Amino acid sequence: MNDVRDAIDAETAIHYRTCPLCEATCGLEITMKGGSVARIRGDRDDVFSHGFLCPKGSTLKQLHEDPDRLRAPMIRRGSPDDPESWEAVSWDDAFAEIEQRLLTVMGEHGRDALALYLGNPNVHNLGGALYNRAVLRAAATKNIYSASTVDQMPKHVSSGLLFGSPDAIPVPDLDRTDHLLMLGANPWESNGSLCTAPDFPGRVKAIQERGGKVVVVDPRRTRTAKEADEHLFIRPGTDAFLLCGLLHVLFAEGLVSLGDVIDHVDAAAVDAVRAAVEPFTAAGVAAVTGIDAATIERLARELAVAASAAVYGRIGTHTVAFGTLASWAVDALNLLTGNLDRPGGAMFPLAAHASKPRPPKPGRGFSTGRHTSRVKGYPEVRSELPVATLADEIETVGEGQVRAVITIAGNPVLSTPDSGRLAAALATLDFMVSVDPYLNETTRFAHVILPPPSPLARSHYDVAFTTLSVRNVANWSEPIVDTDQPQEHEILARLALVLGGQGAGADPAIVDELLLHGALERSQKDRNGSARPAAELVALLEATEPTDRLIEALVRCGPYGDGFGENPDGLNFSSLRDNPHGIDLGPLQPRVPEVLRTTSGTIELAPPAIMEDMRRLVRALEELPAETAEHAADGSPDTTMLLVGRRHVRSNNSWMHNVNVLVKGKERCTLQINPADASRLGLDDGGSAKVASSVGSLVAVVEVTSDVMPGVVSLPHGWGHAQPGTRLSIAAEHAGVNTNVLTDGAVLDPLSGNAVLNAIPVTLAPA
Ligand SMILES: Nc1nc2c(c(=O)[nH]1)N[C@H]1C(S)=C(S)[C@@H](COP(=O)(O)OP(=O)(O)OC[C@H]3O[C@@H](n4cnc5c(=O)[nH]c(N)nc54)[C@H](O)[C@@H]3O)O[C@H]1N2
Ligand SMILES: Nc1nc2c(c(=O)[nH]1)N[C@H]1C(S)=C(S)[C@@H](COP(=O)(O)OP(=O)(O)OC[C@H]3O[C@@H](n4cnc5c(=O)[nH]c(N)nc54)[C@H](O)[C@@H]3O)O[C@H]1N2
Ligand code: SF4
Ligand SMILES: [Mo]
Repeated sequence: MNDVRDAIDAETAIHYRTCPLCEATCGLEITMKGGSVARIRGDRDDVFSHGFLCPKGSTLKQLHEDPDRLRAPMIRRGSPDDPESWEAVSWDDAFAEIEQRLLTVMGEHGRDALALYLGNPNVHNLGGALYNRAVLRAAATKNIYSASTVDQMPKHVSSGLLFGSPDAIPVPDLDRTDHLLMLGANPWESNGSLCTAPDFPGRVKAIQERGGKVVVVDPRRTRTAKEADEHLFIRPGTDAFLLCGLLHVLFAEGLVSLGDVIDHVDAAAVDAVRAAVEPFTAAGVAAVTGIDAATIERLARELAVAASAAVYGRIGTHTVAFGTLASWAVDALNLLTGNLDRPGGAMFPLAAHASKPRPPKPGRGFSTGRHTSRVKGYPEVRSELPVATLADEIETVGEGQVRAVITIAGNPVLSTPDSGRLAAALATLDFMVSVDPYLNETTRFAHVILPPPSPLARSHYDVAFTTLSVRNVANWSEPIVDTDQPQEHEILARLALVLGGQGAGADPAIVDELLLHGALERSQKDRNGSARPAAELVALLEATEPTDRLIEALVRCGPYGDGFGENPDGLNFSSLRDNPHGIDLGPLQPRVPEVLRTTSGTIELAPPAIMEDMRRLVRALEELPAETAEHAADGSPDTTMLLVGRRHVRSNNSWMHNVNVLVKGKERCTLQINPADASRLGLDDGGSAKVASSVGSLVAVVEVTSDVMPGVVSLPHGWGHAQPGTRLSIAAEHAGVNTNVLTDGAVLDPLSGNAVLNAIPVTLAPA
């Protein structure tokens, strides 16, 4: 008996790794017994998350074990509607098929006949984060799309314009701030975004416990709003007006103060902003936003007088028609209240794998529009085109028409606008490849699916989110289960080689070497005389796996690194490996002017593109109140409402609904509506409503709740799993509806090309 127990104990092992599911990067403690996961809980010793965990974290076990998760490449031989169309094949056969068919399409129709779509999980996994650049370069098409244009592209554009680098994103210094103004973010459900802070809720409560104040602006009374000191309903889509109104009050009341960054901002730019926000009087803004003038004035004063304060805006401020203006105005408010780049304000993280800070000097600046989309002429932003126009590019016949698509970790059929139309367009392609672990609403249109292994079978280091983190932290985790599937980086390397013409049989190590040498050469670029040859540094690497070697190279050359021996106390691969709970690199430090890459070398507070787009905002300021009044005056029951989205902590965009423990219980894909609107429109709680927009309609289950403001309805995204030909047995039982059949692909934020996913006009009727 004891022998048996000893044998079981001997097989028990505890591993620590970072959760890859959302931006919070929580540490997990995973107990393995006899080769399978026995338990997952929060790692109490994690230097950043201290044991915090949300309900999704422990479901890595279910994801790993999910029988629907694909383990072998698949080729489709029949209709996308028929799940029996698929045949499991060898990896070599899959790549041979891709080479033959994809190169045929590109040979006949040109490079731009291929479009790529990169989805959200790419930034949560080392393979995508480090190897997609090789795929993109080899593809050499201008048809590059990603989830960024249904998400944070406005932030990249405003950061690019203000600071010269689209990745220089200031994050609210949650742990030290005295005042937090949060707009369009619901971290109690999302756990935060563009602000990596495990246990975001706990960090917000700590602000209150130390006597600070938290204000939430959201058209819904969210869990975050309920915990705040003050919650304000705002008319959807109008945050840019509110933020400009706050700027107006600062100038009008002489409350502007630039703080320590004053020497790095041109005084003329401050005057330009003063002039630009002149029309946004508190009274005018009140009429548009629904927030009264006295409150707007008070909000501005509170921001100005707080010992430290941070303004933070997320999905609700970005995925709207004035997304880039709102994103800019958030940073302008931080700057003009003296809170940019100071503790307790909005600060720039410095990740361990980032480039070493260099002496301040003018940079190359940021621009967009180096090329434009074929059909609608949208400007390229960060080499991407708006995903909202992908269907146009597939449907519109002519030179450069998209005939083939590769999706990598994306589900655009559920996550991008006017997605009914996109699904129909995908069905017409000559060829499609998906790198994805599931046969879902999007990948069912693929001809070949290449499934990467489960997250437990790969190493992890958060390349994306350590650059957005409220503390500087480094944390590397090793794989904890074996797999006979190739790693995702290998899949991507082979795809790159096929696209680059080296062939399906080429050795993926070619790509490994290219990326590694490229990274090391870049790290030595500023060192002129003291630069060391990449080959010399490669010989010193300790890690063995390609992605780990890249991370090792970046970290050793990075701001805290050992510089391959030059700074012996610095980080190297052993320090990453020997610290499974992570390495705390301390609170954020001021980084202006070193972080700036603008051509002037200063913070360009009033960039011409923003000042120009402000005129559109001024026009809307004049038009919107009239529009509102018209509805009221009309007398007939107004059936037009504004649709917004929402997230739930037990869901993750479109792809975790196949985990039973997360989806069981109460229906979550409901249309939330205020009681007054429900009774006016004859809708009952639990009944059905037909929701129609300019591009589509659906029937949703009604949930009557006073948590949503009058005139607004809310549906979550990522649902709508009742589609033929998928292999999602659990999600199919909790199908819900796809809100993105209602969002209009023709309406974009012009500066970023970001889709408008909130404040969608819809009409309602009982179904
Ligand atoms: N209406 C509305 N629409 C929205 C939003 C909204 O708020 N409202 N939010 C938008 C936002 S912020 C985002 S980020 C997008 C997300 O949009 P997408 O990225 O297109 O969608 P996801 O639902 O994240 O789908 C991820 C896909 O990656 C696969 N996957 C999961 N893990 C891995 C992996 O490790 N490797 C690979 N290769 N594949 C993997 C999943 O099976 C799934 O197919 O949706 C956007 N759409
Ligand atoms: N559980 C869970 N966590 C997630 C995700 C998930 O799907 N589920 N997705 C991850 C991803 S990809 C992202 S990008 C982040 C997003 O993280 P968040 O930005 O925190 O996302 P949401 O929870 O959608 O919060 C957006 C809020 O904006 C409000 N809103 C809508 N329109 C407006 C408006 O016009 N103005 C204002 N002020 N508010 C508005 C909505 O009511 C909602 O409460 O979450 C990440 N974390
Ligand atoms: S909050 Fe995010 S990172 Fe933390 S356990 Fe949940 S899904 Fe994972
Ligand atoms: Mo996102």
